[in-house]
Amino acid sequence: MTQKIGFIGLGRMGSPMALNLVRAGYSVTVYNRTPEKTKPLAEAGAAVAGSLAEAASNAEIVFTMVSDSTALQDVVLGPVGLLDSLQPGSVLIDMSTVDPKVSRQVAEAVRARGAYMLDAPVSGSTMLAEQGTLSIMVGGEESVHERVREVLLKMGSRTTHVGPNGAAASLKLAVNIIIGVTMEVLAESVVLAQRAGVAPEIAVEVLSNSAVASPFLKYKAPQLLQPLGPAAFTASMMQKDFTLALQMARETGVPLPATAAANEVLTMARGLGLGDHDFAAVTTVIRQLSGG
Ligand code: NA7
Repeated sequence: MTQKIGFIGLGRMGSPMALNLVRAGYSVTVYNRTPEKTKPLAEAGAAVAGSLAEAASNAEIVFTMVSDSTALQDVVLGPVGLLDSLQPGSVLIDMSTVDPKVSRQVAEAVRARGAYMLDAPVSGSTMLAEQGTLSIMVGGEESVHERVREVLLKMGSRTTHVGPNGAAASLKLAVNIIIGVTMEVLAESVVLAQRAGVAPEIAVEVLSNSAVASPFLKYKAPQLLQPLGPAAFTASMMQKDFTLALQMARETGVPLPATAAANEVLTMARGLGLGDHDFAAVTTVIRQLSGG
């Protein structure tokens, strides 16, 4: 068992993931920009670092689970970033969803430091993070993936090596456009049925037992009905991923018409002040635009 782990980023996803590592018996040192969020982890037995450098300096594996590409650059490459504190031979595993180009840039800097980097974004939201059943995609050297797989499996039920550095970050965007577009068309479906006189609860129940039933639909059914309740993954975060996917598509010459359309609905959600709500808020957008 690898003993010493640094974990950076205790947001909605990072907190339950770090907690699973603590519960699995690893020696975990956590760091979060907003220190209050470290309290539950400290109570569970994690050590709390006062700086990024402190979180990384003794660790054999350092995890990052932060908002976006800029946050990843800040925590690794920034003026008070952890790069210079990485132990030679240690592994930096970024589990955030970021621009694949930025992921490769960070991997290059980490390699120059004599350490290793994996991009290991996850599929699955907060509930699966709590259960430790995320699906983890891994980019980077296969042998490094093998070295850390046991630790990753404390946060997820499976890991898949998908290619070199940046490959998993790219695949994650390809996965997330399906999630976002599906939510948008579910919103259209439920509001259409509602305007025709069918109660949303009945519509969701029938959809959940129809040919389009899916684990995603079952998982999101409560939020389709109550879009403005607690957020698992915000509309703004989903738009971050759509923007990255559309940019990648432009660079590779792939048309993404459905993603582009669903992205506009996320823009509407943000325009209506719903950016910090769950991305199920697209249902509220369609409902409001259909007359109330
Ligand atoms: P959250 O709940 O918004 O958490 C984001 C985390 O990233 C949180 O710990 C933030 O610290 C941290 N963060 C953001 N910017 C920075 C900078 N510049 N420096 C240091 N730390 C930063 O997001 P989720 O947990 O839902 O999602 C995390 C990733 O998984 C994201 O890429 C998703 O797309 C998938 P804070 O607490 O605000 O101080």
